Amino acid sequence: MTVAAQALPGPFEFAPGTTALVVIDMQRDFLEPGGFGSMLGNDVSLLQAAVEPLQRVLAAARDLGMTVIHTREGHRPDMADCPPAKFARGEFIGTDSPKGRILIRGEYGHDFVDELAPAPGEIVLDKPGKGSFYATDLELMLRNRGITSLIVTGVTTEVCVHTTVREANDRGFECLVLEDCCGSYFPEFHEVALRMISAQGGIFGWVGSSADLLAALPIGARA
Ligand code: TIU
Repeated sequence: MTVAAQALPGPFEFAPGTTALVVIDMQRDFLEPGGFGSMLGNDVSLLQAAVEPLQRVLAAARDLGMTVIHTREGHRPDMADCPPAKFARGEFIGTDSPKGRILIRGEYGHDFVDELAPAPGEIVLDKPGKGSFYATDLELMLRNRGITSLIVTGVTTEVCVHTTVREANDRGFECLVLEDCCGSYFPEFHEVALRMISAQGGIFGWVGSSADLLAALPIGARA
């Protein structure tokens, strides 16, 4: 079954059976006060708008039995996988916060927000960098499942979402980014980052909305 969702620069055609929904870094450390995002000086409430549409898309993906992958940015407790150059620009990585050590695996703040907790059987991918392919087994898992297309969501649009889409595009995966299921601490970066993806005939991929995706899917889980 192939479906076509309205998008820019044109319809995004995909088969749900060979498509994965990728939910990037919807972690407390980015979305809730007191975590990595707020320690960087950001207004973390700006990311909340993505949660509700993402819940609808997640429900639809589950109805269809699509592959769902949830990523988390963070590091081992001993921080052996945290590059000194990254730590130098975020020296609070690994320090204590009300939600545990910042961006450290196993800590409460590093985990997903409650509204978007993974369901049993969904893939949780821990990554040390901004891109989801760097130093992870994501590509191997996608190839093993015959996945050729990705629906990409999460935070932040211009950082981890963009890096992941660029990595995926270079590896030959077709990416649809859902604009209302992404978010940034900088609304202008969000807008421009999305435009960069679909410009030049879709230089990195496609950009659409959750409503247009859900309207294209043959399910009862539409918004
Ligand atoms: N997940 C992700 O985007 N990591 C970041 O550090 N984002 C910022 O916007 N800082």
